[in-house]
Amino acid sequence: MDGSRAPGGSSSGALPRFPAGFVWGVSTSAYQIEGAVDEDGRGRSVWDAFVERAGRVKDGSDGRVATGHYQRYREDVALIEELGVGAYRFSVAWPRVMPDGGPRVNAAGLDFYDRLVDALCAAGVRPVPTLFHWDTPEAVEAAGGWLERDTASRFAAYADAVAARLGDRVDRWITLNEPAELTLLGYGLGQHAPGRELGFGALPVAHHLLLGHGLAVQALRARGAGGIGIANSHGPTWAASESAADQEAAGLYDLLLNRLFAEPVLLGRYPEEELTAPLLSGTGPVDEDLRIIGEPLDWYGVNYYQPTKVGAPAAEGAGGGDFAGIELPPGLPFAPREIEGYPRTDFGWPVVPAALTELLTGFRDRYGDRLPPVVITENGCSYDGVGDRERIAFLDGHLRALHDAITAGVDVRGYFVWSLLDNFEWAEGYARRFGLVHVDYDTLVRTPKASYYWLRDALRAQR
Ligand code: IFM
Repeated sequence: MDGSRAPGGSSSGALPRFPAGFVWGVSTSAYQIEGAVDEDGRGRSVWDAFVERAGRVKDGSDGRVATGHYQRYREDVALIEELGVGAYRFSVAWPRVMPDGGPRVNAAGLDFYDRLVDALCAAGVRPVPTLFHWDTPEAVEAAGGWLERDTASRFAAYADAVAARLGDRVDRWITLNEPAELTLLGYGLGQHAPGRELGFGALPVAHHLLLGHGLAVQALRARGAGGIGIANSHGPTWAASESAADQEAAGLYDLLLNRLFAEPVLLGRYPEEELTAPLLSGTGPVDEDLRIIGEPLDWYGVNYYQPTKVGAPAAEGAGGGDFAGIELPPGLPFAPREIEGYPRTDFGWPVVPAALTELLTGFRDRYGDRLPPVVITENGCSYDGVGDRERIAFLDGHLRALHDAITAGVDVRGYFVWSLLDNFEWAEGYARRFGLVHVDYDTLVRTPKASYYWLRDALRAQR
């Protein structure tokens, strides 16, 4: 590590050189940018329903228009091309392709992604579709959603339909985005769609999502697709102290948020099976499922934003608390603790680039040769002001930290910024701006920020 860096991690001067062939990209997702929710036969998703429930989205907004990307995708592809990245990660909306969740395929919905992929290829930008970024069709949810085992098979049938249409031009695929967040926020705490509050009763969702991932990998490969990965969110968990109680609380948190989603995919087994298996029970033949889930991937995607500090609850029945904007209920066996001494984004998230190095070297040490090449599928920050100094410092610091991981021997092949555009930040609405490009939500005019130009110049220097 470069000890002369500030706590936020950035330093002036050119970035270190990344390996030849390193993939640079930007990320978005369908519901956060597309709008056009009623166009060309799109069905409703759980998010269309969730945003209609009073008080669920902080500013009362929704994704009906979002950034208008559905109509303006050509302008957005031009922005990507000018930025000089080689890849664009977007998500395909299941309810556009299968308005009833299947089996009927809506050709007009696929047409949109067909046009987008063509435009990207013409611009020399590699399309990297994510098949699922949380927008479950409402009809699938009505049948039990991800609490039902059958949803995994329905998802695989949808993956097959997308591969049949786009597979001739796509050679990098992502099955799921952040199954941990959907399990925790969507089914455990009810803070995201579909708004269920099942607590630990949400854990079968994790299993069905992972099974859906494995079945989708099979469906894609049956279509001849390669280059398949998953985008899991991870961050180091720091124990609040050396005490046994804090260590145990941090270990449990790490188990639930990191290991539960990485180990079935990387090792073909659940961590601490005696603890986790009963929570996943009732989901069918788990051993056979794990064989499907653990089918080796071509690469492993990591979404990294921040580390977490966790301690034991102050008293019996305490626990929970405000955790990076997520309200955890009391009664949990761990409690979030403030991370001090680092700058914060406008979202309140601590900016700790070195934790990215720690995360990646930790993964390498933990999983050894079971860890395929890694791609950072999301990393970015929300700053709301017009000036963009902080976002530049954030990106600079995290790219240096990523380079440190590569120097330490971790096989990292790519980095995608979250996000190309300001967009609909789920329960936060439009208040959080993660974009390299500013979006005026009244006019939908796009204006590249200083960080966009900074990244463009940094990538030119890499060439
Ligand atoms: O906007 C989200 C994205 O949809 C999933 N990963 C985290 C981002 C920022 O919160």
